[in-house]
Amino acid sequence: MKRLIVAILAVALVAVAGPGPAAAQYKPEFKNSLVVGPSGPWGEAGGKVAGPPRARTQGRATVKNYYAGQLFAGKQTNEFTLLNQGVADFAFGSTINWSPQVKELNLFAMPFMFPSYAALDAVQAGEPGQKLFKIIESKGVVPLAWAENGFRQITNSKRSIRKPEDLAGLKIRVVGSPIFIDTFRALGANPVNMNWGEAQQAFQQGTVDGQENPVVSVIIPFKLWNSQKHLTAWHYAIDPVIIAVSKLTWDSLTPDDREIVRKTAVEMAAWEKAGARKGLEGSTAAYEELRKNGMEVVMLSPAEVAAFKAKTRAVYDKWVGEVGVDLVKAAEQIVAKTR
Ligand code: X2X
Repeated sequence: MKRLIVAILAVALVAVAGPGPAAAQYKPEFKNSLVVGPSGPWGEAGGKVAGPPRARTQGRATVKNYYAGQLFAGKQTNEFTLLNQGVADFAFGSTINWSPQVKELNLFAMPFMFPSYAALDAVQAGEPGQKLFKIIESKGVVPLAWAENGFRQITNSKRSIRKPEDLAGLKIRVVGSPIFIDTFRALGANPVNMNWGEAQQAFQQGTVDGQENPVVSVIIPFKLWNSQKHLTAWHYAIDPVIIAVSKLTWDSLTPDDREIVRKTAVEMAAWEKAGARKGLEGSTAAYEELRKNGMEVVMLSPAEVAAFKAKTRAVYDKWVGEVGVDLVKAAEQIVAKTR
């Protein structure tokens, strides 16, 4: 599988790079933006697409990864704007980070909307997913494929969380989309917006108590067990990653090369999604790894989850209007059928 992907990418990158008159006009370096570092499925997928590109193209093309938010100087909610402007050519971007510019993407952060991966996949493959891609494209960014950060689970340094009251007063770092502030306030916590780079320091220094992120794509690669001793699996929000290209860059490619890039992104997304779900579905290996590293893992029962869902119902209702009634309804119908 790994070798096949490398081979496909090699062909794709050679084709993107040339030879030929059109290829000669390509930028000397395509920049790929990532908020995370090179480890974990999200970062590794970036490495596979853009890593050692000189060798793969015999030196004709350079696709360079800008990890840890280097392109947007750590301010992750700027990533979409940089793609739109062509400052970033590609991105493996979290839908949360793009939500300020594409408010419909808050769909995935609506509390307790998605009960399963199957429901998420069906929504992405269905009309809502297609509509979201059209909206993104209308804003100067060409989405190529759905990859994944994952279901976001809560961690903290203070205590086990089993019921909403356990969150009372805990200072929780959240990403800069206002739906997260609404959700954590509704649960009685004290949410603060912070970029991922600063957040890691804040956890180490203990200036915030907790955070929420997916286990395999973020919590494990960033070894959050060093500061966060308690994790609760509550699946309250899902965070897709979209592999996308700036419209300006896209337009600079030949039609054949566009198809190669699209196909490569689709294959890469499938590989990344599988990696982001490994040890979480049909296995508990990822949770075991957290336990081995000294984290307490609390798996909530459906009844326990229901208590959190009830507390955040008003947030959900408020955000239906922000995301768009038709879009939410279409997604809800698919979720109800897929459950
Ligand atoms: O900042 C986060 O929490 C992260 C890495 O998950 C995102 O980019 C949304």
